[in-house]
Amino acid sequence: MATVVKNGTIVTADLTYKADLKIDGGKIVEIGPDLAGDETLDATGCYVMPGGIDPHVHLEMPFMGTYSADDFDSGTRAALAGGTTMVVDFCLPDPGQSMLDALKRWDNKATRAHCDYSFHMAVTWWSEQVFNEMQTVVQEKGINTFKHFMAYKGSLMVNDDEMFASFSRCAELGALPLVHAENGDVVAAMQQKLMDEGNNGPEAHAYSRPASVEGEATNRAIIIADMAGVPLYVVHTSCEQAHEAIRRARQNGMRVYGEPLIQHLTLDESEYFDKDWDHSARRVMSPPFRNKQHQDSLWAGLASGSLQCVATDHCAFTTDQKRYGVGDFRKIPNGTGGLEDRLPMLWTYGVATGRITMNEFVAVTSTNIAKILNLYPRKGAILVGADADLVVLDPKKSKTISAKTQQSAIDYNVFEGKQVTGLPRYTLSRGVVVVEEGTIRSREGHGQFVAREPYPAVSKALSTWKDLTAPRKVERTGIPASGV
Ligand code: DUC
Ligand code: ZN
Ligand code: ZN
Ligand code: ZN
Repeated sequence: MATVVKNGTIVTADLTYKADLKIDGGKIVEIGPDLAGDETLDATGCYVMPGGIDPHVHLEMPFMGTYSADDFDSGTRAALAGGTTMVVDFCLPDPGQSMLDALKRWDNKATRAHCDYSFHMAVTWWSEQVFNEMQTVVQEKGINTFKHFMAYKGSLMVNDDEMFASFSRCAELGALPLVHAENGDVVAAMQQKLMDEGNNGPEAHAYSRPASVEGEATNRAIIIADMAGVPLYVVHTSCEQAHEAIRRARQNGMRVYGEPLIQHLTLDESEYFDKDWDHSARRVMSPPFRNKQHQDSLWAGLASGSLQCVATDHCAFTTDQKRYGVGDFRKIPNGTGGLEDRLPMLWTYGVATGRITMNEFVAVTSTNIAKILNLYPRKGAILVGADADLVVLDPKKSKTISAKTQQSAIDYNVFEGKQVTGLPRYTLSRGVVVVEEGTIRSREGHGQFVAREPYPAVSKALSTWKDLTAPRKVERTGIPASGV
């Protein structure tokens, strides 16, 4: 049974053109004028784009004494409702736990997914077992990205020696390391100082994680990756200092990627000064929201190409969960939602304002991500043979974002009240219409795991520290007798 998407304008990362698109067996089989099929989807007045890929989500994640409230059911419904057709979640072994055991738990949770998904594996501790399991994860489990937390001291954080060992292992395996870049030692010290001084409200969360904490860690991770001879992906880049480190590394020939979140692009630190405790606590995430100068830097990075991807770090907690931190901001579960809102918010605040072009929009929400995560051209492309994961985006359709109408399981939305344009008329997942004019038609369990191969780019990583790459053996004469 063939489906034809008719009369739309196809928008890819590099082209905009009028054509129909024919789908069969879940794949794009033909692109051209006047196509016919058994079923027709009218795309008049719409842009036909590769579905969004969110490279950074945490669904039903055990974290800070609780679980993030959106699971693979509500989370992937939210994704589809907003035009995102694939998510990449983080498999987090408890420190001491086997990666393969943790993966069984994640495989099990993900059986509920409404859209396709993949995993990143987190390196939350270091040992010979972890070193060995990384090979199995890459070669047998289809996961070629390893996440490292430089913050969350005492739980998820890894130290520089562990990071260097893991990055070097990634280099051998053709895998890409990811970092959450914040200096965890400094954060812990600042948190304690703030608490001692009686600053226990949600605003203190932001005070304890200034931009310098992120800039320092980003730069450190970049240099360590360079010494290990491996590219690096920096998650949730939120400030100029981190962006500057990424820009400089790229200029020096390193493959370093930066990922701003839609939250950091569109919400600022004033949210933490709202008088209402719940309002501010609901927006507690790491890194925290920043000021306008940092936001401008992130937008400039998307336009110029020094930052490549827009994600959500979707990690949603209910108001009741946020209240675990009344009296101690360190206990407020870190995280915000955004899966349903990423594309409409970026369209409204990016494309409609002229900050980025439509083609850049497709690049940063889908195509660049597919390329960096080695999913391209199966995902992120409108090409014959690619999966028919599509969003038919209606630039005239608008709504006001509200928790009352969202798919997410939580009781609020950090974008509440924002008027957005650019909503899906249709979302398609492997050719199946999963959203039609705001109505979800997807099925729990429709989503499939997408395995990812190791990277060709990794073995070609160039070190700018050439002096370290080949230690020379020196044939010495005249070795003096020991001084003892
Ligand atoms: N930051 C968050 O805000 N939530 C999940 C993990 C993270 O690093
Ligand atoms: Zn993080
Ligand atoms: Zn408020
Ligand atoms: Zn995250």
